[in-house]
Amino acid sequence: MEKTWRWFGKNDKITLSMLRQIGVEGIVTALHDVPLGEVWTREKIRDLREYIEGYGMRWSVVESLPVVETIKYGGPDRDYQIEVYKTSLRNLAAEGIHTICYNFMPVLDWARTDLLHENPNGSSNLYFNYAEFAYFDIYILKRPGAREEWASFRFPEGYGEGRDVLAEADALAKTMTPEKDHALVENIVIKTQGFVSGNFKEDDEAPIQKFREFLALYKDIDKAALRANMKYFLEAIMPVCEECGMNMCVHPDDPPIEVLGLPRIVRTEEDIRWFLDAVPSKHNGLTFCAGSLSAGAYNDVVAMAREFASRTHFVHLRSCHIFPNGDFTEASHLGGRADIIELVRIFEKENPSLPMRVDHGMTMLGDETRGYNAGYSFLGRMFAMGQVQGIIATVDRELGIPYKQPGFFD
Ligand code: DNO
Repeated sequence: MEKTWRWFGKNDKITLSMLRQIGVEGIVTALHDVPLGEVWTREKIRDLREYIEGYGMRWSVVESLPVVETIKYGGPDRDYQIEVYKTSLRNLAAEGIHTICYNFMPVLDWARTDLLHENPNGSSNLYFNYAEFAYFDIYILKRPGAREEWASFRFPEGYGEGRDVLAEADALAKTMTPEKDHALVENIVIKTQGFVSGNFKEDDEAPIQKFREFLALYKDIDKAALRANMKYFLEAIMPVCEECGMNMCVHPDDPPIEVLGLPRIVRTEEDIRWFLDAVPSKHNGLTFCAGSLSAGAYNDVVAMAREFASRTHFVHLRSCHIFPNGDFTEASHLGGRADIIELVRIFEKENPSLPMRVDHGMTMLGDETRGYNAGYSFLGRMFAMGQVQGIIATVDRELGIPYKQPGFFD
């Protein structure tokens, strides 16, 4: 696998010269300064590509070229926005970049309730607590119908037995303070969305109001409608992808559950099969995010990798642990539900040059004081990267694939 790293551009505190020293071969990044819905010009793409190449690496994958909301809910200007998207794809291909990670999640790109949840060893990881999320939905967002939905919420079989999430959210309401509410909004809406070029920014003054306006756009959009809009988008861009050799790879929904009354359509095996079959071009593919998929108790991550390897263009290695009560956290890259050793074996057999990045990592050993983006620590991710490099080298030995550790003489 090509060992890549998500880097947030020239202002990232983690510099390219640091990344060269830890075995990174390819960079995963985006033009984070281009506003949503505007064309990525060749000049801007070239400038960043050359900057990366100046450090002896290549720009391997774009994560993300954002699909704006109007394309997702089918707004009046969606065809215009699809044309903008096609132009950016052509410009990226002309600069030699051929893999695009995007998502089709309405409103919220990804969600966690706690960004620094302490592990037994003193480090911390991202965490999702259903009761806190329900509290946010009912008491902060005040979404109509939320209370009724949480009243009938059921965990997948084997988890959360006897748990009443609504009762827990109501109990929480008695202990929450304005400061705690603020922290939850920061975690769910601000700190996780701004840096991934999502809909919300650090300096948004009324994020909850803005959130409600986004939700309103989806009032008539159910699962079938969102699927139809995804198919419409993919069919529209595929001729361009075929003409310029562009591989599109959708990121699974994170977490793979329906949130805040919004449909989510890249959660399960059946969902993935659906969109791959709906538009059967090889250029319509998947970002195999083992972390997102393993947060769904119904997902057998290894079986999914076997089934979808040939349509996978990019891999995120990360693993989740689901607690008996249904909440989940991000586990070690050597543990959790997403058997990363077996995943590496599957993907190395399929295509040894597939780009892979370790996704998220522990916050550890001072990472917490450095102001890194949530989940994107340096030492924690570097630790995971070291573990994954060891797995790749071992699997390559088993498979007779030559392994070269970048950055050394031998
Ligand atoms: C979070 C990331 C996501 C991902 C996008 C892809 O850590 O995995 O923000 O980049 O959903 O479009």
